[in-house]
Amino acid sequence: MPTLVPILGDQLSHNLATLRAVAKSDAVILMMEVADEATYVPHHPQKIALFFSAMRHFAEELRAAGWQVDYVRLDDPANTGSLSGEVARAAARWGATRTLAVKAGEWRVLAAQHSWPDVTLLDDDRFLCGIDQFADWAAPRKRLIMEDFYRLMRRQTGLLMDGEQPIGGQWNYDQENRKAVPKGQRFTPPICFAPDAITAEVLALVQARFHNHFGSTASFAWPVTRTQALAALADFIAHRLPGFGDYQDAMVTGEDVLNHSLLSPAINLGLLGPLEVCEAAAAAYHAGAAPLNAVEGFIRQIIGWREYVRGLYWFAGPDYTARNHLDATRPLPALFWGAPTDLKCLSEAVGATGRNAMAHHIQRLMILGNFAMLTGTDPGHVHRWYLAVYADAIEWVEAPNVIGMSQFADGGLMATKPYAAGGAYVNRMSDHCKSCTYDVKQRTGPRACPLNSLYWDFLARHEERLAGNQRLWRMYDGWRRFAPDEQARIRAQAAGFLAGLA
Ligand code: FAD
Ligand code: DLZ
Repeated sequence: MPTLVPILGDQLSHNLATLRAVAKSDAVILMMEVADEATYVPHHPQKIALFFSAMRHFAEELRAAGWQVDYVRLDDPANTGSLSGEVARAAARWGATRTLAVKAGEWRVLAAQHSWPDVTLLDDDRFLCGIDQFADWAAPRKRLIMEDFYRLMRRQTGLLMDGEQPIGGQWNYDQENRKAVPKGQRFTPPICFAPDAITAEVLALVQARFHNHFGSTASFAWPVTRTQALAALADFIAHRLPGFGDYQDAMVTGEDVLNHSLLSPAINLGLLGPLEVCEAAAAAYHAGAAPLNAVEGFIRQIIGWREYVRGLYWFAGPDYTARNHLDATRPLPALFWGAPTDLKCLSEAVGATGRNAMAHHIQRLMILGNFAMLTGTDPGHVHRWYLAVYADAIEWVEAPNVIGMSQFADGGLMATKPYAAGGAYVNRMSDHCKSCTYDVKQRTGPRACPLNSLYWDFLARHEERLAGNQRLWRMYDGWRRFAPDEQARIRAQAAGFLAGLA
């Protein structure tokens, strides 16, 4: 009797723990396209197409390598629509009494896996830091400071290290990575992968079944195989890594990618390993092809932030996504689903999201996340939106970034202060304000940038909770310097905007 080996949509790695643990002759690999996974939040059609196309290509590769693969398509008339339903059906089909799987990347699916027939669950060892190692690091600490964790990962991997010391003498070059983009600067567009026959078939299926979900598939150009993902990595290293650091936090109207890598979907689905990506970047530094601030900044995102949020997700427990430290209750504003907005920064970020199932980090954090937090939007709604709309969104990585970093809904487990900003920040880091209906310099009045009054109103609303935070004293000092009648005008302006938003 064969062992049933289910492989999930984000487990598309040829070195997956289960593939190392079974003999080809004893195993049936099961891959399942199911409606539940496509709709438990209304995923962007491009994200669904990416998962299905990459899964179908991976199944072909496994077959070519001699594995027996049972692939259930979404449009199979007998498809039960759920992972557990399909595991049960396949177990009966193959007479399998034993299941072997790699633990899923989210609490919800992990819980489902425990109901699979006589299941053995293996740790997902495609990360640099195991869940237990992170827990050992985190448990005795009062604060889970990412920078401390990052240094541990630098030492553990040896990346950009000279013995025990960081190459260049500094661990972190972030202060060099906040430049605004000079006017007229253009960026090399990323390599695109035209849909092949498999992707075209998937796109038609997704269009037919999920056309009512937010987002377009017209620009689909994601790498869907490891070979393509390696080409995307090489393209990034050659053309965008050298400038990655300089404009890491910048935003430019009409530029969706700038110098970002666009590698998160390929890494999160398992087409690329985090270490090989970092080693490629480090090799570019050692070859003199990219500067230290760029390479260190890029590597920090992966061995630092990416590993840190994954550890934190499992450390924090399954109720993490329900946290709501600031008691925010507003439903998600319609503009997140594409309703028109006069705020240029928001329309740019939502527009990119709809077109590409992607927005870069600073748009996610300082435009969309900031707006949601300033307006008092329910973090549960915000979390489900992010999980739905981004091609790289899997709960272990999405939830800490949204609940912790962008909404401060975990009360500071992850971030030392809320990432709150008014219009001045957006104006400093982007060119959006120049073509916006609103005037970024004004706090009140019909043309005042709404972010300004919302920012002060947010601080005032949460004064009791937040004023004691040392990192916010300058902001509260600023608020207290306004005369009482100016404070009242600012708060009335914010109330007017919020009433309109409802
Ligand atoms: P680059 O800017 O080129 O960065 C390189 C790589 O570093 C990324 O590919 C990614 O693997 C990693 N990385 C960078 N920042 C982070 C981070 N904060 N956490 C984890 N990994 C990081 N990333 C996801 O992969 N999935 C998500 O669902 C997701 N949701 C986010 C939600 C919010 C509110 C915020 C603020 C950030 C979120 N991020 C998420 C992190 C980051 O925005 C994306 O990883 C990045 O925008 C992906 O684009 P890129 O590959 O071009 O990244
Ligand atoms: C995101 C996603 C989608 C859209 N569809 C599937 C699917 O049909 N089959 C599957 O195995 N996985 C899918 N996924 C990923 C899962 O929803 C989930 O995020 C990961 O397996 C992590 O647990």
